[in-house]
Amino acid sequence: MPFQTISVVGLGYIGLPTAAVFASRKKKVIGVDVNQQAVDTINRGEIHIVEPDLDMAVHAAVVEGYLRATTVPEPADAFLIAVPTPFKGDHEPDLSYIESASKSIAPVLKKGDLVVLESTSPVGATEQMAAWLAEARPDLTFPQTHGEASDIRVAHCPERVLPGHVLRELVQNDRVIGGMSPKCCEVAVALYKAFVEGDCVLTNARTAEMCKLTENSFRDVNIAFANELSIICDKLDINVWELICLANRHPRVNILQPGPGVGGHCIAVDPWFIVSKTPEDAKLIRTAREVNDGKPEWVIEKVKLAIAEFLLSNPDKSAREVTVACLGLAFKADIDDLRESPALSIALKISETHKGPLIAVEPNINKLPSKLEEKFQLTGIKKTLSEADIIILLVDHKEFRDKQEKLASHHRIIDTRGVINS
Ligand code: SAJ
Repeated sequence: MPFQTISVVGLGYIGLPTAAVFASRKKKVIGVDVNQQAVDTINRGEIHIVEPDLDMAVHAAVVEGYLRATTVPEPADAFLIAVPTPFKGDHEPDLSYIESASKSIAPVLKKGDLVVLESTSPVGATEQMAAWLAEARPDLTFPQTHGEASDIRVAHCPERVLPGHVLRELVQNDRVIGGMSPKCCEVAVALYKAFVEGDCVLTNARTAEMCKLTENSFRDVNIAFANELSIICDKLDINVWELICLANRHPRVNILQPGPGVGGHCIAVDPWFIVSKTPEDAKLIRTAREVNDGKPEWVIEKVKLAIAEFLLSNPDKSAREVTVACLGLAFKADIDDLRESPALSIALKISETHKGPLIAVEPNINKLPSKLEEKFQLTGIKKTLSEADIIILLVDHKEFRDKQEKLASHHRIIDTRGVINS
């Protein structure tokens, strides 16, 4: 199946690496994004997001002429939609980006084209996308009405790559391909085989949608179990990290790690897509979300308690003289991504109530986000160790793991990641 030109719609954390990998396989790629600045950056051979090695891949793709970005969709043989699917205030999925992306490509579709939805989506979203396309192009036939004989093929192929390892995982991971008909599957496999070295496993669109949500919910439920254990163990005076390590020696037990909460744009979001479809039945999945979302508040209470204890044992000091340090602001270790970060929200909450000096250490950024800038001083670990009265370890960055002994010798440290306690 010859795909001469591939269009990737949405040039963010998934779309841009995918476009670059297709281009590296000498496919002509047209990247589409509504953000003119992102489009201009990419056309200069530069990138607007942080992901290891992506800068080189995009630079090569643009310089060699295989990748070009635009704000207006152009004809292509395959369209990959990789736009955000956030949730609204009530945890209901927001499909508006998929809707506008499909409506924007509809005018340039032609008989024989393939449209793949890559965005993580609630069950039924691929069928909804196909319905929007059909509505916009009554002159073409679609799989929901014409099955194998349709003019346009439609599939869901969720991305499953881990931020920080995207370029490797894109190529090596197995890929679930959910076609709206067997023909759609066949055509989509031919597309992904251009770069996927893992297996391409076939199913229908609804199962592929649910599969992606299931993977992230599985992880969320497992982390919630670890977070609940951490609260129980704190009450019972047991080291939860030692406990999990011991339990995981059982051949059929594999508990993940507790932390200050679950962040990022995937694990804390996707389970809600299951809950919103089946609210009566998704009891465990909902509870796991609530447990993980409640963890930052528990950490904040611990910090308040530590400040109160410090003042009790230092009666000559006032709260205004207690220096509190937050170690790590990113949503997980060894990345610079502060979006949807429990560490960041804990730091912010502390700054709302604590009147004394506040220090932040985040080795992966050079400048604090504006909401923290006025209240926190961004500094290094050395200064923190000598100046902070209370340290809250929020992210297990390499720089902190390397200082495990020094951190462990600090008399008041709240370790939410098991760096000194493991
Ligand atoms: N976390 C813990 N304890 C753990 C593991 C993670 O507290 O033992 C926390 C992290 O600190 C972070 C959050 O969970 O705040 C999420 O981190 P993560 O590394 O588990 O996952 P993400 O969000 O970076 O990427 C996930 C991955 N999904 C799975 O591993 C099942 C990735 O493969 C998906 O492609 C990605 O979501 C996505 O895009 O959906």
